[in-house]
Amino acid sequence: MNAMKKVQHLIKACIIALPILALCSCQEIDDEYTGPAPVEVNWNEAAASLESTLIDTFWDTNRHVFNESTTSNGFQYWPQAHAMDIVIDAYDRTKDEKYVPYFSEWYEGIKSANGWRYYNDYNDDMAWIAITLTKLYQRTEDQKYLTTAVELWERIVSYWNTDYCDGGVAWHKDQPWAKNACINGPASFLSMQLYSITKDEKYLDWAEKIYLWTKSHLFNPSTGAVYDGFDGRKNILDKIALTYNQALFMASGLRLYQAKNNMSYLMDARRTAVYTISASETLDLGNNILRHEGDGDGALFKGIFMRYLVEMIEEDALSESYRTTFKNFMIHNAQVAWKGVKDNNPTFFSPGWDKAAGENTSCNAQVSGTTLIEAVYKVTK
Ligand code: 7K2
Repeated sequence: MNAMKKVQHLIKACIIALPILALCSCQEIDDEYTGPAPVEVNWNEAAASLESTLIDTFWDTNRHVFNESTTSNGFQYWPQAHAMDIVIDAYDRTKDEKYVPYFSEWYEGIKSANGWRYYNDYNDDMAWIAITLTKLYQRTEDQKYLTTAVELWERIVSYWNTDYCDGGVAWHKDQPWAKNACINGPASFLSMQLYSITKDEKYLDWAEKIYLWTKSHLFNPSTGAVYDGFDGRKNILDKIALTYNQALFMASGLRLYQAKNNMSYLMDARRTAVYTISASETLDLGNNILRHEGDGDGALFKGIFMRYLVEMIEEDALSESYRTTFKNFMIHNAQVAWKGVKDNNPTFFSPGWDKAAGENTSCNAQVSGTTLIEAVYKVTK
């Protein structure tokens, strides 16, 4: 074969082989996150400074609760759980006993501020508080935390009804028709926490029952979107996908997979995570970060997603490419959010992670951003 023919053969071979090679290389995941090269940040130091900011700014040293904003000492029940989850993060990160007194002070403080009881008309609020109580029990083995978590769990599952939508736990005590993702995800996850602590199968059964109801009524398996809720009175499905709903469906699926070894649960969780980090619905596409979801309760949602994305990143049964994609997405969000606040004094987050707050912010926004930084510390340490 003369030289010219050899070159022609080579070109032909390349024309055939290149597209095949290209297809093979992107077989597993086709939405690999590509963003700017990360800047080195010491996430331990960032988390430590934000922890101080949270406690110094929002912790009410008389009432032993977190105030709702820098300008108001109003009391909101459900953010208490997410703020205390950060104190638990700090305790886990440092093993510093100085955090322990906050646990029991908070336990008494939120009861007093909530009208001398842990019950609440919103079942989701009770579920969040109970999840945090199980985490406190896991760190301290102090029975009171578990006892209250179980009492709340009993109250929550009593609001399961089949009068509307063939099942599901109702979001609010007076609205049996309101079958929202924001209660069913946390209720399933709480059941898994209680199962892992007590090994009582009844909790596992409830976790799976609630999860499967959510999966068949509020989950879109072809996209990974978790719909917000079903109004059984009017037969209206609210299809908005919010990051905290994505988070707890994902986390319950992951925990159920770990307990039952049923691969379909892990695949649901994976799809849910991929949707959250890649859909235009959940993203601020300009910055490729989770979007601003509102100034009130919504400011907290995306921090909750990041907290539970950590568990996905730590799950060995997920392939490396997914775990890396999730981790890179988290690092990118943290880079953007930290860049915004790091040179500010005080380091206040706003509800959108693309910019810092000025002198004032809400506890929800601050907790959300701080949760992100504690999360990124966990996956990069
Ligand atoms: O409609 C529900 C829920 O389905 C939806 O996701 C969000 C969106 O709004 C309400 S839930 C908001 C609650 C969060 N937990 C504490 C409650 O006090 C609060 O109403 O914003």
